[in-house]
Parts: sequence; C-alpha cells; structure tokens
Amino acid sequence: MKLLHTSDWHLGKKLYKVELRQEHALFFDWLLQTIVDYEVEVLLVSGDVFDTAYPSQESLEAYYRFLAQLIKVSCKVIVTGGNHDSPYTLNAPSELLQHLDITVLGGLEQDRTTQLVPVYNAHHDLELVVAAVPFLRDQDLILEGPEDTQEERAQQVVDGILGHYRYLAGECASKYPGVPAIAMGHLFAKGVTTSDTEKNIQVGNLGAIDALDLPDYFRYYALGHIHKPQWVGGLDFVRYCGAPVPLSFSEAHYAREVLLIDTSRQLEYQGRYTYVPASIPVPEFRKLIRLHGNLDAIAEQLKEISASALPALVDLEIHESGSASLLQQKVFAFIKDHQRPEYLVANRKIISEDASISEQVALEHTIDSIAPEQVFELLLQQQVPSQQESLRALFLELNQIVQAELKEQEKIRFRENTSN
Ligand SMILES: [Mn+2]
Repeated sequence: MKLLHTSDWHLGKKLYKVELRQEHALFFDWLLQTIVDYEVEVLLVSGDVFDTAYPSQESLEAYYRFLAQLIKVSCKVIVTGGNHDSPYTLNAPSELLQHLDITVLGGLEQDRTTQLVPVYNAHHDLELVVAAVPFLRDQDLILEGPEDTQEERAQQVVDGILGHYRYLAGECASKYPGVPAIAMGHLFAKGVTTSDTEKNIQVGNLGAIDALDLPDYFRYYALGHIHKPQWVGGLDFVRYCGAPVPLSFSEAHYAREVLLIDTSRQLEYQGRYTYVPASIPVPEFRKLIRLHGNLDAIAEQLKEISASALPALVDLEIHESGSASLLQQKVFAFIKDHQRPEYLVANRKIISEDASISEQVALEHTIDSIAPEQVFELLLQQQVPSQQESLRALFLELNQIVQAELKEQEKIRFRENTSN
C-alpha cells in the first residue's frame, strides 16, 4: 500500500497583500497528478490545512474541490487538525466526508480511540492502522505534577503528549493485533531547524518532543508543524514533510517535498520494522526574493529575476539617503518604472540613514519596527516641553510593566501562537 504524507498547506495565506491562492491551485494540480502517477491509495495531511480558524469561502472551495478530485481517483484521505486549524471548521463536514473515505480529526474527541483509523486495501483486507493524532492543546492532555514554573509546565506537556502516543500504541496493539501501524502528529520535536519567522516556537526547546521517546510501536511518524522538511532525532522514519509552498520570504530557500510511504518496503531498525519514505520534490511554482541595497543595486538585481510558473514575489529593503517625502516619491517612481511580468513587488521598506524618527515612521507606514520609547520620545518633542522629564520617567515605568506582561503572555501562548 502506498501513502503520501503532506502537511502545512496554510490555505488562505497572504504574503503582505498577495494571496498565495494561485500556487496552492498549482500545487493541488501537481499533487493530484502525483497521486495518480505513483498509484497512491491514502493521502495523509498532518495539520494546518488552513492558515486561519475561519477560512475564506475561496479557501474552503479550494479544499473541497481538491477532496472531490481525490474521490474520483479513489484515493482515501486522512486529515488531522493543526494549531492554525479550528477543530470545528475541519470537523463540521466530517460525518459526510466519512462516507466518501475521507477521515477528518480536527481535534481530540472524547472517545480517543476514534483516532485509530483502520485502512483497508482494494481487496477489503485490513492492511494498516493510522493513529491520526491532531495538534494536542494543553486541555487535551493529562498534565500531572506541579506547574510552578514555565519549565515544569513544559515538561508536563511533553509527558502528556508522549503519554497520549503510548496510550494509542497500547490501544492499537489490543484492538488490531499484528496489524502494522503508523502515526500522524502536529507537534514540535527537539532539534529541528526553523526559519526566523518560526523561532518563537523554539523557546529553548521547551515543550519539544524527543523523537527517541516516541513509542516504537509505530513504523512511521507523519509529522506537520515545522515548515522545513527534515528527519527528527536522526530517525529517517520520523519525518516532517514541510510546507509544499513557501509561506514567508524566510522559507524561500527551503526544499519542498511530499513523502511517499510504501508499506511493502519495510526496513528493520533496532529490532523493529520501520517505513522509510521516498522524497518527491514539489516543483517551484513561485520564487520569493528578498533584495536590499540602494536603488541602483536593486535595479541590477531585478534584471536577473526570472519567473517560475507564477511571477516572483519581491520584498525590497531600500537603503537611500534623503528626506522622507522625496524618497517616497523616488521609490514610487522607481517601482513603477521597473515593473516587469517576471515579478511583483509585494513589499518595500525604505531605510534612510539621515531621516529623523518621525520621517522613518512616515517612510515605513508603520510604527511596528520602532521601539515604544522612540515613539513616545517623538510625542514628547511635539508636546508639553515643560513636563518632559516626569512624563518620560512615568512612561518608562509603565512600559516596563507592559513589556514584562507581554513577555509573560507570549511564553504562555508559545505553543499555540506560532507562525507554523
Ligand atoms: Mn504550519
């Protein structure tokens, strides 16, 4: 039996104002053809189907249209929810989809054995069991012991997740003795490499699963959550397939793949059987390119860009000197003059070394990249010169409290509130 492992589609994702709808459509076309070409019988989708909990009509339509195409080619589907997915959104049509050989586990259900999905081959023989584990939220886990510190809490989460997999391995062994089993997961494993947009999930590997601790009952782990394809813990049967479409400029250089598991090809590893998948590279549908330098240097680099199936998306960081208003006009004209079908400027950031803070704010159209102290200083300069000292002291004190609180909240949410 052949299975294909994919994850982290993030349908509905936007890069700046550009929706990635076209590359997702091309990916689905390619994936369908790949499923036909390799005679894949089961597609595993390990979480983050959608980018948001409440996907747009277009995203939902793209998802259901693709599922309909899979039905036509008799490919079974198992979908699990990721941290970006709303379990309710994914689960809403699950009863209907079940009749079409599409199993959806948006989140944990009260009866945990629903995660064990028996897979039958074309001759109606039970060939495999898939432990379809969705993203596990803290409330899904049995957390034991003290939770006074962040570290203790994180350790409980790790123990809870591992306990959950051990429980499923035990259930699987008693319910389906002798039947090979694999597991899915949307989790953060120890030792993975992530992009700069993903670094807030690392937090010093807090809450990360050591692949070597996962129960060896399962012959393959089809993981999602990390967007860069990779093995985990040196085990080539514990795999992140990664995102098939780059979702940020920092992911542009990642390899893109789906993984093909052939259950007729098992490998012995330390006294157990494992399935080592074959990597099938996903074509590049669109380049994401970051350029920086002055306008002359950028003009040279823009000339080099060639399109893939879709025009490249370009993120510009322009370093020039001059006043904000002049620079803005200059850059506006530059971009207009340098339009080509090979690319689309998705974003531009102008950095002027001699611009004042207020000018820099105007240039970037955002205060996000400027420290709160600087913004307040700007305000002080414009108003109430007599009370500057006392107001500044008061602000700094308040800001310290707010920043500490934000940091605390960030820590608490670090598992769920991630870019992955
Ligand atoms: Mn993701």
